[in-house]
Amino acid sequence: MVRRLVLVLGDQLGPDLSALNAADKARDVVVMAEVMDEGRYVPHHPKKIALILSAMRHFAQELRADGWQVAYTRLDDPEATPSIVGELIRRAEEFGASEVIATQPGEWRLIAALNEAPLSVRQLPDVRFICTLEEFDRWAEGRKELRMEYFYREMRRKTGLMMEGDQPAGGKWNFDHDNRKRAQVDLLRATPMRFEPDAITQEVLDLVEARFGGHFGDLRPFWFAVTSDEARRAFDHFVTHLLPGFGDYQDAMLSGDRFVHHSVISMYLNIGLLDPLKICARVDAEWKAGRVPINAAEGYIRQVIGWREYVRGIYFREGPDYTARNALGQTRDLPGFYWGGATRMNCVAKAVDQTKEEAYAHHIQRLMVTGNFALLAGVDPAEVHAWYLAVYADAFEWVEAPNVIGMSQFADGGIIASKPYVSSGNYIDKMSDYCRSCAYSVKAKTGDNACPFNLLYWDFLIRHRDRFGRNPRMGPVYRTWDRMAADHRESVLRDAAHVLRRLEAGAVV
Ligand code: DLZ
Ligand code: SF4
Repeated sequence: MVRRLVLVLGDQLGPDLSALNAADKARDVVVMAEVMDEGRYVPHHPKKIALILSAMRHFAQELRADGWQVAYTRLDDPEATPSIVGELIRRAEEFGASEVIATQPGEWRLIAALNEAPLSVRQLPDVRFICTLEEFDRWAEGRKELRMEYFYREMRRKTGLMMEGDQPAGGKWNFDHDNRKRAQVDLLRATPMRFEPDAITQEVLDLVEARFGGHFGDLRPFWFAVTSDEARRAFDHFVTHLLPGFGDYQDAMLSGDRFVHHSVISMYLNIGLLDPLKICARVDAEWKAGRVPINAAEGYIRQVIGWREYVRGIYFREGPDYTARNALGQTRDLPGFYWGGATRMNCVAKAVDQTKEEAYAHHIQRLMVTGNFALLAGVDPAEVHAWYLAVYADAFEWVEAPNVIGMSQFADGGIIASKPYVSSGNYIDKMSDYCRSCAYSVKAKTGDNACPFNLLYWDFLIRHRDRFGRNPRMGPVYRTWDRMAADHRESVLRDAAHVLRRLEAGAVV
């Protein structure tokens, strides 16, 4: 019988993969390939590359132990070609195969590359999600607005998670209102579980250092889980120690505590080491056992079965041009401080430093600090998108692009967000301790000392008044502006223009 190739990509590292399920262990060959092109089409953070390559090597071992034949290409194999398609062609010749079974990749770029390959590639649906793409389209069809909240309720009904019959547990679908507490540094608070690199990971670290050492981001210390067993332990640790406070402190940011109550398992989930339904079932069980408050359990489950599935549906529904959208026509270059250059804004410096060291920042740091600043400053959303895709260990385009292009930058014109997520420094001050040690004053509304978020907030709203002035949810902020004294408004816009000129000139802001 003719052999077929079974492609397993670096973010498809779970046993319940459609390509593996459709293959025949006795005759087909699994192809896994470490390739330069996947590491450099955006300059991925070295820690992210190391996570993926090490997890790939460990997964290949597990597949072999399970009886699969695996043709594995290491980055330093002298025969290696630089691309996934190049490796498929090479392996097809080696094994006399002409047919490839794949699970559809999470990025249009790679879907197109597989479609255009001079081989017959069958791309099967990715079944590691709760909602199929067809089901999402059925839900979306004919709706004027695709709001996450309504989609989420469908997913609750479908999974039965936190349901009492056909009603939501606790009488409410969403407890987000309770999830906005400020946090204090607590030296006794647990931190995410860390793992010592084994021999396989050590070898990968040396290789990544040699090949991608020039990319933004610290490779060491490397502590991520690289197997599903380790990832499950990391999740257990979160459930026991941190989940109870997850809800309350979900939006809090602290200089001295990078992770607060977050689980830091999104990178494991997104490369296939954890199963979304299983982790949610566990959270549901913890709540039922009375060990976790309802706002924590509901908030966590909503991120996984609601938000995560919803953004994937949007990515595939909107099509390959989604990442090029720029509804607000913003064109500024991404400032150098996103890549570690100097900035006097403490919140941005803290978020970027942490990103550099950990390849991780939590959702409010991403949305309300780095994302908010880029939007206020008028940065080209394509540049913002490429940055997030590169620097975060959990960022794959299906999940990253809707979060950045849609939610954070409003570049899709309001498919995901009903209004732009912008705020002045006041929100950051409320939710963090960053402003206390900032060179700028969050209280100052004008002048050299004024927090740039305060200035650019108004500048953004005035720049885009034609678009947002009639949005009923934004009416009150425009009325606030209109009530301000004319000379104050003039000073705000003049000082904002000064900040923007400094950004353009590459001066330290
Ligand atoms: C992100 C990434 C990197 C850095 N390296 C590889 C690799 O060497 N081999 C591989 O199969 N996958 C890698 N990936 C993940 C792919 O980029 C990912 O599968 C696509 O972007 C689709 O989500
Ligand atoms: Fe950020 Fe402004 Fe606060 Fe400084 S004062 S930390 S720039 S929000």
